[in-house]
Amino acid sequence: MLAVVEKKQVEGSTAAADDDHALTDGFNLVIEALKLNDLTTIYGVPGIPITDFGRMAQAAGLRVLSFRHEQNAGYAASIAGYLTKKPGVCLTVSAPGFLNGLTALAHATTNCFPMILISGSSEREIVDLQQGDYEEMDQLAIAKPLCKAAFRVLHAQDIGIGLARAIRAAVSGRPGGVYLDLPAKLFGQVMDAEAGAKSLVKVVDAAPAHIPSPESVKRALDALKTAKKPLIILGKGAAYAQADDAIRELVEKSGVPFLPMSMAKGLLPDAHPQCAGAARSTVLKDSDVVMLIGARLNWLLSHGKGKSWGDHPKTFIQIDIEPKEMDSNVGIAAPVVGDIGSSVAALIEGMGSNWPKAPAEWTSAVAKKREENVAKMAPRLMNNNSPMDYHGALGVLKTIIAERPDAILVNEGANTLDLARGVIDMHQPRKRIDVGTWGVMGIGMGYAIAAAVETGKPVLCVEGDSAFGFSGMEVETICRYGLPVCVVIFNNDGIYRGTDVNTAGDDPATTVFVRGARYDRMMEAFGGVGVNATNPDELKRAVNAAMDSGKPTLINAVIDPAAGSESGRIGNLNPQSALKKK
Ligand code: ADP
Ligand code: TPW
Ligand code: MG
Repeated sequence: MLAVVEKKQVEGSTAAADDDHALTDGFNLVIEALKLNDLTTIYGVPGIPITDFGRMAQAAGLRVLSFRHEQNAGYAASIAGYLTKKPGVCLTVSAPGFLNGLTALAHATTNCFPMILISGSSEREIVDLQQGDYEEMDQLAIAKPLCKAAFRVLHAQDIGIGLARAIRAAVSGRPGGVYLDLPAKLFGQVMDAEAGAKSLVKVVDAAPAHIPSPESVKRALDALKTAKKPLIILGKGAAYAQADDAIRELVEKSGVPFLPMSMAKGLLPDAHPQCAGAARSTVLKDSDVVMLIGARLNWLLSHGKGKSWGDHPKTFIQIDIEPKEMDSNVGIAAPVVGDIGSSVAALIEGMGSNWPKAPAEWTSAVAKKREENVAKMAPRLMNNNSPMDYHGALGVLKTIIAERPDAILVNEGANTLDLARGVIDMHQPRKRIDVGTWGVMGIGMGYAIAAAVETGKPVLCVEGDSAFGFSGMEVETICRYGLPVCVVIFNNDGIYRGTDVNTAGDDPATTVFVRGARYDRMMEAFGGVGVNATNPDELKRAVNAAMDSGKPTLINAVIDPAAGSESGRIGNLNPQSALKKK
C-alpha cells in the first residue's frame, strides 16, 4: 500500500491529504518503489537533499545504515549485491558525497556486482546554466562512463519506471553498477496518491535465464572430451550465480581438477580432493584444455598466455553471460554464452551417463603436487614466534575458519592478502570476499558491515595495517550497530614492510607508519573490544572470544616489520621489476 502523506509529516515533505483527494510525494514514491522490489536495506551518508528521505525510509521500515564516508557505504552496497543477487543500494548527497560513492560504483561495475548508487542532486536549471548551486555538479554525465547505466528522474510519476530500469540494468546480463540521479525537487513533488501507486513497477524476472545454444554446449563438451590434462577454473561469477549444486555435479562427474579464483574459494571446499588450489602453477602450466566458469582471462590469470601458462597455447572453453568477454585476451575455442546455472545444467545433461573421467595420470599428478605443497607449508603455520610472522598468525586463523566454516572472511592488504588467500582454506560458497578485480584497498569495513547485515553471520576481517586505514573510521559504525565483526590487523608498521628508511632527509620513508601503533585502542574508543596480540596463542584466544561473543572487536596483531615482501606476490608488476625483465 502506498503511504499517504500526512501534512507536515517531516520537514521537506510538502504533500497533504485532504478529504476527497489523497496525495503522495517523491519521498514516499521512492520508498514504496524500493519496498515493492524488495530492496529494503540502504547504505549511505545523510545530508542535503536526502536527510529527510533517510529518516522517512527508516520510519517506513527500511534498514538505513549510516556510514562515516560514502566510499565505505558504496563498497557495502556492492558486496551486498554480490552476496544476495539483488542490487545493493547506496544513498549519497550531491557532488562530494556522490563522488565519494562513485569509486564504489566503478568497483561494482568492474567486479560485475549489481549495485545502484542513488544520489540526490542540485537544481537542474542552475546546474545546467552553471550558476553555482549548492554542491553543483552534472552528476549524471560524470557517472556515465563508470557504470553500466545511468538514469535521472525528473517527475514523481516516473520514479517507478526509473527504479525498475535501474534494477534491471544492474542485475540482468553481466551485473554491474547503475547510477540513479534524483534531483532535490523530485522528493517534494506531489501527485495523486492513487495514480502514484499505479505508477510503481514491480520488476518481473529481473535477471532472465540466458540459455546457451545447443551447438555451443556440444562444442564445449567435444573439446573437454579430447583433453588429456583438463582444468576447470571457477571465478567469482560462478560463486555469484549461486548454482552451487550444479557446479559441484559438473566437477565431480567430469573428475577434472578445479582451480578457484580468490572469491570462488569455498564454492567447492578447498579440501575437496579435486581442488588444485595448492598446485596452481602446475595446473596452469601443464593443462591442455581449460574451462573457465565465470572467470575472466584478465591480469589475475596472466591474460591466458605467457610463462605462467607454460608458453604453449591452450584450448579454452569459456562460460560467461557476456558475449563480448570471449576472445578478450586469447582465442576461445569453445565459447558458451549463457548464465552459469543454465549453462552448467546443459553441460551436465550433454555429458549423459557414461562420461569418461579425467585421465588418472593427470589427476594423480595434480593431487601429488598439491599434497607436496601442503606438506611444505604445514610446519611454517605452526610457529609461535613473537613478534609474529605471517605464517604463524595465519596458521591460527586457518584453524579458526575451519572450526567456523559459516563465518565470512574479509581480506585486504598486500602480503596480508596474498598469504591469507593461500593459507586459509574456505569451506562454503561466498564466504571469502576481498579486493577483487582491481586489487583495491579500502573495501574492508564496508564489506564487513554489509556481510554481517546481509547474512547475519559472524565476520572475520584480516587486514593489512595500510589496508585497514582506508576504511578504519567505520569501526564506529560497526560499534554503533553492534555488528558481530572481528577485525584482525596484521600490523607490520607499514605498506609491505615497516623497515624502509628515507636516506635523503628527516621525513619517514614513504611506506612506513608510526611504529608500534595500537589500532586496538581505536575500537575501545567506541565501546568495542580491543586486544593487542603479540603471539599466535594470544591471537587465537582473542579471535575465538570475539567470534563467540559476537562483540565488535579489533585485534592489533603485531607482525615482524621485516616479514613481508615488496607488493606481496605481485612485485613483478612494479615498473622497476618490469624494466629489469626487458
Ligand atoms: P574472477 O576475478 O574470480 O576471476 P571475474 O570477475 O574476472 O572473476 O569474472 C566474473 C565473470 O562472471 C564475468 O565475466 C561475468 O560476466 C561473469 N558472470 C557473472 N555472473 C554470471 C552469471 N550469472 N552467469 C554467467 N556469467 C556470469
Ligand atoms: C585504493 C596500492 C596495494 S597493497 C597496499 C597499497 C597501499 C597496502 C599494503 O600494505 P598492508 O599489507 O595493507 O599493510 P602488508 O601486509 O603487505 O603490509 N590505493 C588503493 N588501492 C591500492 N591497491 C593501492 C593504493 C596498495
Ligand atoms: Mg602492513
